Amino acid sequence: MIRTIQTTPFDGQKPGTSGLRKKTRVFMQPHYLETFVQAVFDAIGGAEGKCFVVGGDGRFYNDTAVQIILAMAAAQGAASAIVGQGGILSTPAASHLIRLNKTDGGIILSASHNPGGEDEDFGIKFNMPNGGPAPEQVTDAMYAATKTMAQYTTLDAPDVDLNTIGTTHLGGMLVQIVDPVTDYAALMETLFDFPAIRARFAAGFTMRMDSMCAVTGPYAREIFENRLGAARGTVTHATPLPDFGGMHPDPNPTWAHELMAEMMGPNAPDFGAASDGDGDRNMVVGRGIYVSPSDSLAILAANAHLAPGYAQGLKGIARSMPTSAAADRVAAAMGLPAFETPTGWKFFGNLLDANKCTLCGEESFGTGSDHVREKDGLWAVLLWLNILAVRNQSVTEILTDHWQTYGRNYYSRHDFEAIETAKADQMMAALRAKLPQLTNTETHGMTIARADDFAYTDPVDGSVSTHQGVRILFTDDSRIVYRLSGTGTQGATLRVYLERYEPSSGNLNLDPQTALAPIIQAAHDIAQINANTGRTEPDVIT
Ligand code: VG1
Ligand code: CO
Repeated sequence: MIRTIQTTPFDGQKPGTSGLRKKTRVFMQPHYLETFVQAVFDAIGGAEGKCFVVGGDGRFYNDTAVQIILAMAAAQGAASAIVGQGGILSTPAASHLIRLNKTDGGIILSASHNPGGEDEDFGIKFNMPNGGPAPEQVTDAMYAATKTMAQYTTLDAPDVDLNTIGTTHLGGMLVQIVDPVTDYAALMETLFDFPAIRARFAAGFTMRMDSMCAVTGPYAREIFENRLGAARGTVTHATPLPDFGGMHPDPNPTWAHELMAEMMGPNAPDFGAASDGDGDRNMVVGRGIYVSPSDSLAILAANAHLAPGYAQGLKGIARSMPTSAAADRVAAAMGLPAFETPTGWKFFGNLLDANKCTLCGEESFGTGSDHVREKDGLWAVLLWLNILAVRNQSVTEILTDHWQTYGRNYYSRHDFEAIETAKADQMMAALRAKLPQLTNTETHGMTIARADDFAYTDPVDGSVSTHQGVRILFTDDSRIVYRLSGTGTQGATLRVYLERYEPSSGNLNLDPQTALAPIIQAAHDIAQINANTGRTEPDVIT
């Protein structure tokens, strides 16, 4: 039976960098999730006759949310839904299913790298028929719809059995429960030289993949252990758990400390990797050496042609503005166009759809290509494996060779978490106000060439996005970027991005924090971080 439920709008249902993210208990309030789902359907012109992919990273409330979405879609006339078994789909696998089945989009449940559980975080986002996150015009329309929401419709029906693969009906809607891994793994086999990688594993190559009790466990086991022949136990924390086993599934040196300890220890495997809650992020580590995400993007771009899926070369390389310019140097050397977009994967979609670029990346452990319209953690790990197999060199050798060819963009991000929102806003406002006076001034022996607030004009559709981060650009190409996170659920997080270029003739082996020391001091002085926030040290350094 279709029921219409009266409701009143909730405050603050504004999607951020990647969908709507809140504390799980906020989502568990009566009508909260329903209001947002209704706003999604309203913003895309209704669900009538459409087909959607539905799934999430398995965190607490994932299964309930899937049932709520299916009931609403069925009540509103959706033709069909493709759902990952158990309600599970990694973000890149969901993106692939949307494209493979030419659906009208998908709803992905995840708060990505944020912890999960009843007292932690939950999230939801809508991806378009191209498989990519909804662009700003669409998320703005969703937000507008939430502000006047008075009712939604849903179906009174028993829950769908999400665990049994096959086809069932919910009201008039066809529901297909699919294995979350199969189609994704098949796509990976078309892109990479599986026989070459398998041969390396057979010859004794060792790897550790930390899935952090999040969604990639089943994908990683199938691909690395079953299809590529990596030793059993290569994948650790391989079972997705509703609270990620208490882990913080953010693949960076701070949160993936178990992997880091092993990779820096005496019996380290040849290669290490980790992925995040929803499987779109990756961290890669060599034996005794950490690869920064910005360097990883540049190295993947320089070597992608070694993988069958990219043997014809790249169309272009795109990076988010705060990501280091290491990839730009590769683009320049290869005569490829380079693009600089605001933070968040949604800005890459138009470039990929228009065939302007093939590889995209962000400093926040995100890399991907035109095979889907999301960043893709396991894809990046596989491309690394393919490159390692073909070059038959260690991660250290490949990284060193890269810096000797292109120079090194020393890079670090400092995060100051859970700052009082008013204080963070005040700090950013004061910083923006003084930008015009900064040009040509000196600080810590460096001269500021330009200071601005990054704005982006999409080269495909001409849409403009402003206030995408404050940039302090120095005459020697060093850089400080300040922005506030759009994915947090508690107070504000200030991200300070720091970069300095060292040519190949210089010292390529400094600790980044040492190499960046004067820039770090300048970053504190210019924004008056301590005076504004009371903080002297960042909570997380990547
Ligand atoms: C962060 C990262 C950004 C990334 C986004 C989503 O956003 O900085 O690069 O695209 O998370 O990643 P913010 O606004 O907090 O800086 V994930 O793995 O949620 O999908
Ligand atoms: Co993620």
